[in-house]
Amino acid sequence: MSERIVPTVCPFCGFGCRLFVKSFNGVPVGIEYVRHDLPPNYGRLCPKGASAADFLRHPDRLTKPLKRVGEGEPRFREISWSEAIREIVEVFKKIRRDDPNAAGFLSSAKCTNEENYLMQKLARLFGTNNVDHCARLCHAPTVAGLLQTVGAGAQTNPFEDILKTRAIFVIGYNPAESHPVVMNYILRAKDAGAKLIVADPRRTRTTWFADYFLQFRPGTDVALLNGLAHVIVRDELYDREFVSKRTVGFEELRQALARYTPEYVEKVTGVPARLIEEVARVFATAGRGIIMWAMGLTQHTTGTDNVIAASNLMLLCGYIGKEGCGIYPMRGQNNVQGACDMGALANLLPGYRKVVDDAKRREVAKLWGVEDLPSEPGLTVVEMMHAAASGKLRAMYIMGENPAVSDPNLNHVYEALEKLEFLVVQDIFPTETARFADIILPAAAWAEKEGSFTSTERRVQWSFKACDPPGEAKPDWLILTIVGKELGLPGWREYSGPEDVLREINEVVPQYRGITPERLKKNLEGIFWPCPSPDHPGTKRLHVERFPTPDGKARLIPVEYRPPAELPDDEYPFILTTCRIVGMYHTNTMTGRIPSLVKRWIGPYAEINPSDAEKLGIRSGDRIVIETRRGRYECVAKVTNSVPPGIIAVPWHWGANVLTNDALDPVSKIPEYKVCACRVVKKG
Ligand SMILES: Nc1nc2c(c(=O)[nH]1)N[C@H]1C(S)=C(S)[C@@H](COP(=O)(O)OP(=O)(O)OC[C@H]3O[C@@H](n4cnc5c(=O)[nH]c(N)nc54)[C@H](O)[C@@H]3O)O[C@H]1N2
Ligand SMILES: Nc1nc2c(c(=O)[nH]1)N[C@H]1C(S)=C(S)[C@@H](COP(=O)(O)OP(=O)(O)OC[C@H]3O[C@@H](n4cnc5c(=O)[nH]c(N)nc54)[C@H](O)[C@@H]3O)O[C@H]1N2
Ligand code: SF4
Ligand SMILES: [Mo]
Repeated sequence: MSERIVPTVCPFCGFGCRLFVKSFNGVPVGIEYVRHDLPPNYGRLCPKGASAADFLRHPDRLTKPLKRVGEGEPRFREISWSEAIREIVEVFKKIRRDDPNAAGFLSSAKCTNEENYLMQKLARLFGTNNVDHCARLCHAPTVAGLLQTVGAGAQTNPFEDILKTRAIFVIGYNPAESHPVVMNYILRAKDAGAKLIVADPRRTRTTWFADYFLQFRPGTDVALLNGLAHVIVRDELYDREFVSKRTVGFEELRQALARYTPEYVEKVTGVPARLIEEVARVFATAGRGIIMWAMGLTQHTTGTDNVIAASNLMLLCGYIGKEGCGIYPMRGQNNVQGACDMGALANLLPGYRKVVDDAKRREVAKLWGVEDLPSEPGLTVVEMMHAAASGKLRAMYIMGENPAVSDPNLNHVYEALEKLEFLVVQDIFPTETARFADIILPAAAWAEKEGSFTSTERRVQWSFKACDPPGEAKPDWLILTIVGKELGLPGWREYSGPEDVLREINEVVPQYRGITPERLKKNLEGIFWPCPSPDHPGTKRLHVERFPTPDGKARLIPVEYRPPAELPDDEYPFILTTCRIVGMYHTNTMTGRIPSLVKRWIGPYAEINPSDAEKLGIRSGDRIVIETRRGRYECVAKVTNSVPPGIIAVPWHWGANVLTNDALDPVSKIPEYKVCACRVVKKG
């Protein structure tokens, strides 16, 4: 009989809480709260982390490889691992011979760094850059925008700096629901005198604590941010020394900002001009300021512009490269930062080397023992679905993603998945996406394997194996190792385990050079990247001396306000926006199987303002139908003042993506989840 308590990293959000999983004879028992001295969460957890162990032994867990039998309504039969691998290898070998770009691979922000590294390596050695993951639906604009302005897309400062700041500007981010432990840091900063400014179209739980609440029209972020910057420049509140020494482009920006007067911005955004003036002054004169953003800023066809406008504001204030300051683009998934670092992106190789950069690409090829790698950027998440629908993409391998719920415009996604000649889904549960699969592979969940995860603050932590996987489920790294070998890919090598893979990452990803398995396993606090050598302590603050741009300076780049792709009209008179709630997580494969959460956070529902509800004869609890040009969605109405008139807000965990728009930001290719036009009717 053996009882063990083992340190892991939470499998839900990107804050990266340490979870101590208790097991008995290899069977998970629950989460223990044992280390109040350990960052980043110091023993605190939100409801999801606290109940994370409860889905591990759920009867729905996939325990054997499955193969589709027959057509139409999917039925599956259990097969052996060797048969499953044989089927996969046969099809993928054929496609590789015909055209490697006819295959697409989705990697997973739920999986470890080692697993993401292997997935993108497999795709590239297979011969395609068609490898991507949910970062594309999330912080792609952050990466695209910040690469242009400050030269790197990562969060610049550690969470501890929140406690040292004087002003926090939260825009398009609702930490009270999406990162509860961050909210705790924010409230402690407020206790110490920091001012909290929140910009959101909805009156969220985060806004309850705001000193200043900028309630504005969805999709008008550029106008709002430019308006604030206008006042800061006009009233000479900007940091002259910082702007002249560390940035270029001030004059062009000043000219472009001229027309964003508070009065004009009030017209576009709905925020009173005097409030814009006051907030600009409070933020710029605070001395130390932080900006935090997430999906409200990024999930727009103007996502990259929004990020650039936010970056301009921070550069004008000189709030980068200092303690108690910084840019906090709050990463969502537990390992979305790591999956990006590992190069699980259609345009970037490990360590953010561009696939189109011949020298950088050949550098990676050489490390992998091949001459070159595919040089054409691959298809992104949404582009893969379009290519599948048009027949250009013939097969997909999806590890730890559930696009049949998480992608926009689901009716189109169903068509695309249906049309694929061959689909492999590797997951821990039989997901909606797996219904379309030809082969389903059972994966081990986070606590049943080991490896490293990188949180939003660039903290890399080792997660230890706490319990056994159910049935024949295998860790993702092991499955990929076998598939790569059986495909006979040139340059593929066998790996003895996650530590072995991490050692290769140490060689290939410069930011991770000093983050060795030995150090990570010894040091439960983790190590911040960049960490250039094994004796380096890791870097908590970025851009302290210079920016990672050719001349070491940041760029101020003018951006103009553009409206969203689809706005309300007579036929579809409301704006539909989608959001998250604290007890549910994404497509609900995991939280939907935790009884304590399911009982407390009940859905599906939509929020509607009392004045709109009255006009439509709708009361709280009524069944309603929401329709867009793409689909219809039935749910329960929740009449509340937290949404302003004209807006319908839907937590998307229960399948609301049948409604959303797949129009893309041209630069980052993120879809516009946060704004589209809809109508609402009471179900008769
Ligand atoms: N409980 C829970 N926590 C999670 C997740 C989860 O599913 N459940 N997911 C994780 C992931 S992957 C991510 S990326 C993060 C996301 O975390 P958040 O970004 O905080 O999540 P959202 O609720 O999607 O969007 C944030 C806010 O954007 C606002 N918004 C809508 N339209 C606009 C607009 O036009 N402009 C602005 N400025 N704001 C707008 C919404 O009203 C909402 O309050 O959460 C992570 N944490
Ligand atoms: N309308 C709307 N849609 C959105 C958003 C929005 O705000 N509004 N947000 C977008 C954002 S920010 C994101 S990040 C995406 C998320 O989109 P997805 O990543 O598709 O959503 P998840 O539900 O997190 O899917 C993760 C899958 O991994 C599986 N899994 C968990 N652990 C493991 C493991 O160890 N191994 C394997 N193989 N599988 C595992 C889970 O069961 C689940 O099926 O959704 C996007 N979709
Ligand atoms: S805040 Fe995020 S990392 Fe922490 S317990 Fe909750 S979901 Fe997990
Ligand atoms: Mo995300």
